[in-house]
Amino acid sequence: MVSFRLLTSTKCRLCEIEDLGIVPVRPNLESMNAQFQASLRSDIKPLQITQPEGVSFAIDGHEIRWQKWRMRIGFTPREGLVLYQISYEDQGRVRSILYRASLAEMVVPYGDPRPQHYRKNAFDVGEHGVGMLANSLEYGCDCVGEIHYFDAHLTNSRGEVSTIKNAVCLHEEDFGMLWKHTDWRRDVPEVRRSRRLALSFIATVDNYEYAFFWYFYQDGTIQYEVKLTGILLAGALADQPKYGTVVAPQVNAINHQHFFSLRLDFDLDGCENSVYEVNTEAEPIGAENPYGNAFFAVPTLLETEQAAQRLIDPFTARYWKVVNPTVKNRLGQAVGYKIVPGENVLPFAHPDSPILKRAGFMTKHLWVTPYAADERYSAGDYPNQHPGEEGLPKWTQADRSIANTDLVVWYTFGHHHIPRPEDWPIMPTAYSGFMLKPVSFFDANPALDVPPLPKQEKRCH
Ligand SMILES: [Cu+2]
Repeated sequence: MVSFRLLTSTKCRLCEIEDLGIVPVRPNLESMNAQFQASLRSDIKPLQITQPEGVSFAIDGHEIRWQKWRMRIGFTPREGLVLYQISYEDQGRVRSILYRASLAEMVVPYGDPRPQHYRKNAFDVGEHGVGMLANSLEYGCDCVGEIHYFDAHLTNSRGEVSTIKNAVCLHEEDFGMLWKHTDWRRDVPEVRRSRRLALSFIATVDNYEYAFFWYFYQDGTIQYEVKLTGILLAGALADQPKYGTVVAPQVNAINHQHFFSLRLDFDLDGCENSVYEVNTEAEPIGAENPYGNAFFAVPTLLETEQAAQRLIDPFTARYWKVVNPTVKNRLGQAVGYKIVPGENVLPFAHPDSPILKRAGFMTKHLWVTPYAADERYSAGDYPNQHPGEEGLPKWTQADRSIANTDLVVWYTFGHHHIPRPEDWPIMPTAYSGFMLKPVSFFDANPALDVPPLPKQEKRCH
């Protein structure tokens, strides 16, 4: 195989061909398709999920109601699924949490410096448009149970309406244990089973599949999870790879990372919101702490955009808490929701590299901005048509106040991918994301009113 690069001038004249040598063709052709497997497992018995009385959610146009949750859904060519007006009914009051939640940008920087690979830095949102690339789940969906689908209506390159049938999947899932305690004196267990509402769509972006899931739980938790699968970006192997892994004979899969930037337009019980960073500290041993066991949480108000550019720190159990200081729970505490990081990482690209300049949002896990209608995309409106530093790095240079105001929280999370042979010829799904959990938002556990299962359905968790 000859690797070459065509360089053309603006007049579409061929200027140069770079011949980068001959690489042997790989000897094996592994396949993911069932008909090409030597044998298939024969010891899997049916596991059926049925909802004989139908679903527990209700749909009115674009509004979804499920138990105490309320939300509206939208879909854009660039961001895919967008959720609006997410709220929770609490003691007869519908309380707003998020006004709008969207995947604002996504980039996949590859880590091989060679001429074939150094340009591989796909902006899957700002360049490809994950909404445009959404799968029609008419032809197969990985969800089971009673499913409701929503179509996505987009425009094509000629300005015509283009519909993706069954682009968004809505369904309920059993999710194990919600809470439990056994009164050991009486040997009486009290247990509730958890259920979650899942809203998702799946985009095929060239070689990769991304499934984007929002989950809503009965205890007020919101989870965002990306499921990554599909086919690794690989090349024929010329020598032992330093920047990748041999995943099959003569196949080199290249090291890379996936960064996701979520735009979370909070409206927590209204517009006047603030953000605190909370770190846990150990009390020094001494008169106050004679046994050396004490530790405590330290909240710090993030007052301006520059102060709110933060990184995760698992060693201080760091989290960020959005609060409404004007609304209190029954204990007099400001109502809040915290961002609970999941797996995360920083980019390995150099600060002077083109990709780090274009996707500056990758350099911080948290950004907070005051709401501005034209600040929608983390790497700017056109991530591949500017020299860099657009979007969050540029807007936040103004260092605007973000205290007690209508604010937008931007959370970045990265999935680090050093390929494995087990990722070939198709990757088992990897999971990456974060949670939003209520902190002082409610007066107590909001899932106390979930009824126990009927007796005949009682089972082991
Ligand atoms: Cu990957």
